[in-house]
Amino acid sequence: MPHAVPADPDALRARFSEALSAMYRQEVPLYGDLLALVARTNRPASDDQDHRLEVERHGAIRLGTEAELVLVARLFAVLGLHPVGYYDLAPAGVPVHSTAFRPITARGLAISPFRVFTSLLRLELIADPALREEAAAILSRRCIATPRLLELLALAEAEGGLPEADADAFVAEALHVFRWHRTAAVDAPLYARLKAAHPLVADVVCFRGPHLNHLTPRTRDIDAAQAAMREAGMNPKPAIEGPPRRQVPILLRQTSFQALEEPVLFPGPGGEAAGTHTARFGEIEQRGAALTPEGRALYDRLLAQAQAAIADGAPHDDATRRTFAGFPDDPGSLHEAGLAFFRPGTPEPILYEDFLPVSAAGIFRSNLGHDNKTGGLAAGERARFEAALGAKVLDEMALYAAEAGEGQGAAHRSASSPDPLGTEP
Ligand code: OOG
Ligand code: NI
Repeated sequence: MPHAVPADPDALRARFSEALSAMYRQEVPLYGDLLALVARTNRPASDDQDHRLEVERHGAIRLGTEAELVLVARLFAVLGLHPVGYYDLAPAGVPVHSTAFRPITARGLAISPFRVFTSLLRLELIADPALREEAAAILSRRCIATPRLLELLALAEAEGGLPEADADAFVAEALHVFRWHRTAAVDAPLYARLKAAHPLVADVVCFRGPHLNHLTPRTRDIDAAQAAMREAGMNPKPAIEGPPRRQVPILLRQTSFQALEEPVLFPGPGGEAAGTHTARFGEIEQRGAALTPEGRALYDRLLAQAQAAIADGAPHDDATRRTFAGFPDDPGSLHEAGLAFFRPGTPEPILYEDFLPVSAAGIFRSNLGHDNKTGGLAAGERARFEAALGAKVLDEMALYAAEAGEGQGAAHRSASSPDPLGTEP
């Protein structure tokens, strides 16, 4: 029997991210407002050529168990998303470690740049052993995939790709993993105990699935978009995470509207009890040049200096601007000093496609309600995360080096591959 026509993973991802965006706009209407605001600030009123300029660049989920990580890795593989990088959020007081499931080819990024920052809860960081066991038992009973999704995953794996005829069904079933559950899986007292341990623990353990906690469109001018959010009364974070505004943007800048306090129902002996949960928000991002290991080390050093100044009472924007004066800000100097990756033979920087642990921790903390723990936790272990995933995460620096024509990977670059990044500011 001839094999079915396989769906193109990149095209399937474009469909999936569009469906996910529609679902999230319906679930969180303020996110729809944010998308509209970003669309307005991205282009002058007269120019509405590129309707999808602000197409979502990423979303995020938080998982409870190793089995869930393996499951979403299988789902993401069908969508052409691969785990890149390891992020340990524990030093910033957030009990997770994470990777980014993202496209790794220029073609894939051009067709659909959507990716998912995926975190795994580190239950071992709950101090109270009884509570820890209770949480583990709840998570071990939960199944985040529908039976039909499990069938489709098995089919895709057996056939070496999802049959095109099953694409609609796959998108619909995959959406279920990411949807919001208004009724919690635990009663109100247990929710309160888990939240007291850490708000993130409650967010992961107390619901039937790893609801999408935000989506993030691209903005062309994040400072203007942040100002517009404030004007619209959208309650943005007070400061933009990441590097300051520059002539040559580097890495990633992001900000969000603060997570909403949403109504939920807790099951109980006397029926359902009304309560609230705070987890979901909307974010915007602007990306710049990918930095070499040397550039990244300089970034990390300057960021630490800026944070120290802020802790000493300096205003955030002043402190970052002053400190980052020490980071060259023209293509020539960046190239000469070997601080950023460039397309071979051009002064055109390669776009950063990954995340920043300090910024990510800032995003987590400002969206976890008021109980912001800032103390450092025991460091995570990449090896443990990879064992849970059942695979090694890819090295983002090697991907950029290959793109820049350095080393082994360069041999595999296709000279005719479309440039997905040429449209970036
Ligand atoms: C993920 C936070 C990290 C980003 O943009 O850095 C992130 C989360 O809150 O689950 O999405
Ligand atoms: Ni994000």
